[in-house]
Amino acid sequence: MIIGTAGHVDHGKTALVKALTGIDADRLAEEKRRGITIDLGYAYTDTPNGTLGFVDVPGHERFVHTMLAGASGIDAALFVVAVNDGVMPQTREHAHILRLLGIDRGIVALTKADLAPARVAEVSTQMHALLAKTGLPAMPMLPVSSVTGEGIETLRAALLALGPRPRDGEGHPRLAVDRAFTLAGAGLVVTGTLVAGRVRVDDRLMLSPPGLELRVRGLHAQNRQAGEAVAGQRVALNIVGPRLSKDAVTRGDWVLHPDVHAPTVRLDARLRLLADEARALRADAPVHLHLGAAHVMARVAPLDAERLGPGDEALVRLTLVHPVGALARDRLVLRDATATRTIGGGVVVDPFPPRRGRRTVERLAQLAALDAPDAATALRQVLALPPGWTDAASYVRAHNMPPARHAEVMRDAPAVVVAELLMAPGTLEALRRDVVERLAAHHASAPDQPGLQPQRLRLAMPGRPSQTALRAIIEALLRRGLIEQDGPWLRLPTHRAVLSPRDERIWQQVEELIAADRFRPPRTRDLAQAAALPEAAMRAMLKRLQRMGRLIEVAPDQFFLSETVAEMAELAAALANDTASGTVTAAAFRDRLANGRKVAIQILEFFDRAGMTVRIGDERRVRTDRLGLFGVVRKEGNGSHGDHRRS
Ligand SMILES: Nc1nc2c(ncn2[C@@H]2O[C@H](COP(=O)(O)OP(=O)(O)OP(=O)(O)O)[C@@H](O)[C@H]2O)c(=O)[nH]1
Ligand SMILES: [Mg+2]
Repeated sequence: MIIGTAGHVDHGKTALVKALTGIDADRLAEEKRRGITIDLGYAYTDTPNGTLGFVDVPGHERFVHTMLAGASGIDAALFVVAVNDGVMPQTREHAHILRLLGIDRGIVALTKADLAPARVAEVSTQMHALLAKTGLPAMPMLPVSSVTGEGIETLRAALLALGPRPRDGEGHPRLAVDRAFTLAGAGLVVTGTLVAGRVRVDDRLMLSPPGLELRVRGLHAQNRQAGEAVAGQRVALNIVGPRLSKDAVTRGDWVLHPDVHAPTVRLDARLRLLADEARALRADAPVHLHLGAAHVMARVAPLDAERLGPGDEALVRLTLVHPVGALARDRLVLRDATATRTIGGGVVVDPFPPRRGRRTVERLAQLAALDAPDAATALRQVLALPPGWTDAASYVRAHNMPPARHAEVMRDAPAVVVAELLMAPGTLEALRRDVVERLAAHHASAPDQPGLQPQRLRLAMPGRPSQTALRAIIEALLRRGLIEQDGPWLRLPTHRAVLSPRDERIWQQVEELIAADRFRPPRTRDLAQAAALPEAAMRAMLKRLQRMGRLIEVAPDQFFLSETVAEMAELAAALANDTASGTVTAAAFRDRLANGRKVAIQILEFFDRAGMTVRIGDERRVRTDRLGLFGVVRKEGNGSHGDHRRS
């Protein structure tokens, strides 16, 4: 367990930690000279229940940011107030900070009891009132004196009885770094609270936000050498990495698993403004943001309210000046632009929010749904809203879900993975039904068309699933035989494109005309005249016949019968086969088809585009492996032509 001190400057925090542990946490020469704590101090004491760790924080108003870095990782507060002084400004501010950080267990030490024993009852009453007003739970109040030793043993027992707060032992490891130093013989050491997961010697982790890879060479947990540290312990890691040095590490960095390395400059959070704030929070007001051990300037904008008045709670967008490492449910505290007052705080709801559309009705509903205490509940709630899915990678990362936890959350939500999305199982089924229903409706309204292309389908579908998600849905339907695919077209297995009786009559006429001179078919205009149709209508009809697989538009308004294209492909292959070079020339092809140079070249260029012929100067090589494109099947014993001669 880790205990953090809190309380006004000079009220006896460091003296009390020394009385409890024998350790003077004020290490710096300047601290000794000035008699105040400037930086975080650390002390440990052994108890029958293991090692108790202390983080001793400064009380001076100028060092509240340091107090915040220390307090973010603690289990319980040793909340100090000197009886000769009573409740003072930082007594109040630290009370707010404890409340905002969610540290709801602690002991109030009424220090310097030797100096003013008569005031114990009065200061105790003040503190009860302060806790109640702040929204902190009632805490035991014990008079103590670090000078006479009064109450110290009672205090120690009371602290031990508090017990640690629940921690996320199952997540990927995240260590909030509050100190870095080099140790002779060992090298770089970083210390901090392990807020999630486990760390073992030899683990490969990352310094985040810098994104530097590192290996754990050795570790201390609660001040003892260990092979493994677990969430809730204060940990010192001896780390090595190619680009790692003391200067690369800043207080507030994280040492974490690469899967949760995702520095962010935007956070959506639920924020409460303190009731004793004098003014409402302006939109885009600059603030100091404290998260974990980190501290960064940010702007805050209310999302589901126009303004945030004193005591109000709202969803807000925080836009940071520098990236920080943050995940869902991380606590945050805000101080004013001049860093003189704590103004509010809250909890991260979405560490990776979209840049645009932050205030749309849909987005606000999603945020409210995501604002749940556990990952499975948040997921169930958000998947019940439009569009019915969320990005899997960011959700898994935001909620620190290693594979085992991932599986558990998917089961509990419940949810399924569809390509890169998470969806409720019901949504997936509804989307599958939607695809089938849309195809059926399309076939009914356009019986002469082969089906729908996936892109058309996607644009028509509710919420527009991503390309990859739709592909995953389509593939599942194809595997089950519920739909079929012809080239780019999706269709129901029962569907075959058919023509209306009138169109069927036109088709017969067209087919006859084209077949009459199959290597040089009439152009669209001539066909339109012959059938007494407007040219545009004939063109649409011919395109439709192409989609049905009966015609192929080799060049604009130059439609050939499909089987003729296959026949010409076969002829080209045969011609190539009969030459020494294994290639076919436009002249030879024209002579064989007797259709004139222009049309012959149009056909060959069509074959080029289809990848069936490869042009080399004035000649063309035929790729026999592509003959199947037009339905030509090479017959057994037909000799060899094309490609392999040259290979
Ligand atoms: N008489 C008496 N003096 C005390 C007691 N506790 C602390 N002091 C004195 O009060 C002064 C401040 O004590 P610290 O422990 O440094 O106070 P602090 O709360 O750590 O101060 P900051 O860290 O600067 O906020 C020192 O001179 C201590 O000797 C006590 O129980 N009785
Ligand atoms: Mg101190």
